[in-house]
Amino acid sequence: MATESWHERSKTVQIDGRAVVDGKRVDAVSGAHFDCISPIDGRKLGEVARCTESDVDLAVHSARAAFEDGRWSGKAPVDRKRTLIRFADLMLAHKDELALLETLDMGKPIRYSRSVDVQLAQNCIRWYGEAIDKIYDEVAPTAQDSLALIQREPVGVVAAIIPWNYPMLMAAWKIGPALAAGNSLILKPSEKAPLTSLRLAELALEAGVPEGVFNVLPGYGDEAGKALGLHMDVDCIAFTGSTRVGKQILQMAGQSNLKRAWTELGGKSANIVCADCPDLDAAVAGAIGSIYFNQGESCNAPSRLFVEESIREAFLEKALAMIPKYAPGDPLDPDTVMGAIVDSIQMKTVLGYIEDGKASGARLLAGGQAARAETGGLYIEPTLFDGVDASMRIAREEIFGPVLSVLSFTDLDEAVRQANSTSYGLAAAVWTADMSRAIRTARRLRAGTVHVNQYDSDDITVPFGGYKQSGNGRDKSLHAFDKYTELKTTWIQI
Ligand code: TXE
Repeated sequence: MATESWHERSKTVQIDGRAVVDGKRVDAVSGAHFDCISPIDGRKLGEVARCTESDVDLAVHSARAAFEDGRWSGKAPVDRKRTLIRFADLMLAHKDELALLETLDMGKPIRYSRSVDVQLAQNCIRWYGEAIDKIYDEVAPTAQDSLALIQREPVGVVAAIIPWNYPMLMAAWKIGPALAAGNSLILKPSEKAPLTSLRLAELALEAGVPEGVFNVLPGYGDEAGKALGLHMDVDCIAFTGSTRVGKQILQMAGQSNLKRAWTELGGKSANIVCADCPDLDAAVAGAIGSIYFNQGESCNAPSRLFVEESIREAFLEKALAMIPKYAPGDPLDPDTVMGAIVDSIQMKTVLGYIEDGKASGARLLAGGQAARAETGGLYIEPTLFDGVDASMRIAREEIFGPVLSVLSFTDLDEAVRQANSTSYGLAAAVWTADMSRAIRTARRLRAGTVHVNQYDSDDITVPFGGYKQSGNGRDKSLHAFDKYTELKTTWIQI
């Protein structure tokens, strides 16, 4: 579709910001709502229900009733599979609509909303649907006079709290395994990007997910989010967001009913490029493409680049030649690769880090400014700092914007030490033609995912999650079922 068509369509888009509770679209109990503003041009898209504790109580009650009567939890896996596949098919049938909502709501380019976000999200739902009737339980190797069955059961009522950077995909990473395993779910999207979550719940109902099994409560973190975290009848909470709030989620679980608490948190991922990297162009493209993808608003963005000193100049020359391609543009133009920053708070945070980088003596080689102010939207130029020192804030803290910090090294051991000297441990990469060196380095990097001679590979079959303060547990792959199931042992006397 051409840019004009997307603009035309965006004018007619219908926003229904009501919550989804017990299979119905409802206003918040208090009647309160908040404005949903597009970062593309500052336009108000609509009003969204501002759910609080009373709404959480209703949704938990509905989810619990659904779980207990077995309308979903008691179905054969093959039946849940059929419904989830219909749900994924409906997502594909509504691909343009979902992509447009995502782009309008959080500012990412429409080309990626369509080709990445909807595509990966529907694939995730489909994959867990496909998986669930192919997983067998176990019989333990006990003595002959007894039989011990080890079975997985759904954990019960699951609350999922998700962020705004990949709203649909983060929702799918929770919905897929939680529903496939037979749980009831309450999803709280970020107040900054709630629209696709609400639409997904409607499509799930249409596909045949029973009422009460998939509820969506839009609202603020310290209202709806906190009420879910502290609720005594939520069995499991799966959170993706900042490390600051992730710590609160674990505390809330401890203060209330010790609900299972899983966290996928921030990152400050290190990308180490050695002088013997097999393909310098590929290393540059990997580094630049991955930091500026999604406006840098990715938890696993390689925001710290360690380049071996002998190739630093050549690397930077190629990187600087590539950066203009990432200049922010109209997110509804299918050629645009960098869109808008999610909101004015995030915009201020990112610009603040850029000022901090300049003040602390890093060399600003590209970007550094807000852009496209005439549109009324929120945009930042792709920014690159060279001469960054490991002690600077731009090298230590998660910026979550299009800002790359370049550090150089002469000794790989020292680079690995610095790469690990962060409280985060989500992702890392090493580029070298020497495979033994690559594997030794990958083993030493303290991160949930390590890439070798690439950065952006992704597949639903691989687990995703962090070491250290990047969180616990894993999304994606069969390992995600560990979050949403309990292990039951049944001893039978023979
Ligand atoms: O995240 P929050 P924000 C990082 C990134 C970003 C910073 C702030 O560095 O700049 O966090 O973003 C809900 N109880 N990441 O403020 O606050 C909130 O409503 C329960 C990294 O948006 O963590 C939303 O649904 N819930 C990250 C979700 O938590 C609460 C993605 C995330 O919001 C809550 C997003 C509370 N007290 C931000 N407070 C990643 N790892 O991908 C907030 N929430």
